[in-house]
Amino acid sequence: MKAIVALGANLDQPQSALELAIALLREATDVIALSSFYITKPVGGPVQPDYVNAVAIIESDLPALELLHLLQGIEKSMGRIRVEKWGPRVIDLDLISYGSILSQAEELTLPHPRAHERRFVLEPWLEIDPEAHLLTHGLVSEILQQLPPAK
Ligand code: A4P
Ligand code: MG
Repeated sequence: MKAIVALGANLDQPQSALELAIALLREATDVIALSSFYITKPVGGPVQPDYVNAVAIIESDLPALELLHLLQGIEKSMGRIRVEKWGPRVIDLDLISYGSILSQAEELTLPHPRAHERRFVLEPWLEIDPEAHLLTHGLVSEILQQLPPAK
């Protein structure tokens, strides 16, 4: 099944952090597409450095929770410490969608509950899939047109 994974980092060397996370992802799964790296202004949280964001499309047979745990394992191995919600981070790997799975569980909500309002997820995703479609929200190209312009 195809999974959309959003990557973000804004501490230390965010570009290297993304590169390492992608290398680790490639060891564990089949990465079939990777967007460019986007430098983005932080959304929410405290005053913090700009982010580097990207989106990968991967192919996986893992059950959804196992895929989430794999992403969390990569975060952990890269030294991510959870301090403050929406605060700065060495690496953040979010599962945006996985096949056609719908889930409202707190541990894993699919599609990701904030993906539809985030340019830093939708723009890189659209770059690697012009037909990208977010379950329950529609075409990514159309969602982006309705979002307020980036600050
Ligand atoms: N969880 C539930 N659903 C999912 C999912 N689909 N993917 C649970 C990943 N995790 C999911 O996440 C908190 C809990 O969400 C986990 O225990 C998991 O079981 P977290 O990564 O521990 O905490 P967090 O990242 O601080 O919170 P959250 O809600 O994931 O934050 P966001 O929404 O990811 O926002 N601005 C820019 N420009 N670029 C960014 O990348 N990122 C954030 C973080 C804020 N502002 C940003 C960026
Ligand atoms: Mg997260």
